[in-house]
Amino acid sequence: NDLSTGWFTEVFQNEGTAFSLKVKAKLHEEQSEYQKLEIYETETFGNLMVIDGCVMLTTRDNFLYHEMMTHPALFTHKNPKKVVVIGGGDCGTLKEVLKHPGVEEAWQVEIDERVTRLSEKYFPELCESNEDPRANFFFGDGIKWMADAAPNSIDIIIVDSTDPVGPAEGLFAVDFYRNCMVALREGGIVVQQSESPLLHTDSIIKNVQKDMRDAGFESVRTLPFPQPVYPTGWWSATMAGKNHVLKYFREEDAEQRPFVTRYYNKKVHQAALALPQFMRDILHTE
Ligand code: PUT
Repeated sequence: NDLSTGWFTEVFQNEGTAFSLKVKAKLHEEQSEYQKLEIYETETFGNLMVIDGCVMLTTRDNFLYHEMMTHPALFTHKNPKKVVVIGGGDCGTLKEVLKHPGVEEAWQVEIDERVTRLSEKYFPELCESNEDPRANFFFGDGIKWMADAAPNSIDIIIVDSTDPVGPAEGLFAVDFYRNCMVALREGGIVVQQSESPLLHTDSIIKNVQKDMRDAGFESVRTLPFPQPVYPTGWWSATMAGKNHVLKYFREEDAEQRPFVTRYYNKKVHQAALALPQFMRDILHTE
């Protein structure tokens, strides 16, 4: 990345495209035990976190992703009490989870503690629930954590990972989903961030759905949503239910939610359940 131009650019080599943000300053750079971490101050999107050259989040638009990774699943489950976030070191997903008063215990299982420490400094608004007595933090390998989790002990697992290359690849795998299936209680739900509908429906999304079904989840659904700073500006979350049909959600509770959201609401959730025709054709689903 040549910052002498005043722009940070993430190049999507395979797609022949790129995304740029005008930056004011580089605030931080380090090589952690696991990855290269960078923080920039941008002209119009607030702070920007970059991991190994890929945009992870900005102050301005992360609410879209964090809300859609969280609230559809929590309003689909009938009464989620224990929620585990695998990854999600910036604490944005954890913050959304803790907005639900019925949640009694939430875990964030992040491999790279430095991501959380940098988020505390540069994205403090995402970390404002970290002192909530229901919040628990484990810094270590999420794949191993899930393999060791007690059977029938979790209501919702949210896999808020980086892209499926390198260490995160093992989170997009049938063995991992099998362990999720064991760890979930009846009616439990696993949610996986599943990349761009435009770029990845015929590859990553299709494979995630297949792996989830092969792991024993009967009901699987992908919900698209906007995310301007990710490739194509369009992203997705794929949910799978343990003996739970995901077509319906607690619409009244979503409408009456006792907390503030900026993107999620009942109608947004309904709309996200409607797939574009090309996704229906590829995924052979309604
Ligand atoms: N947490 C999702 C990261 C995706 C970056 N392309």
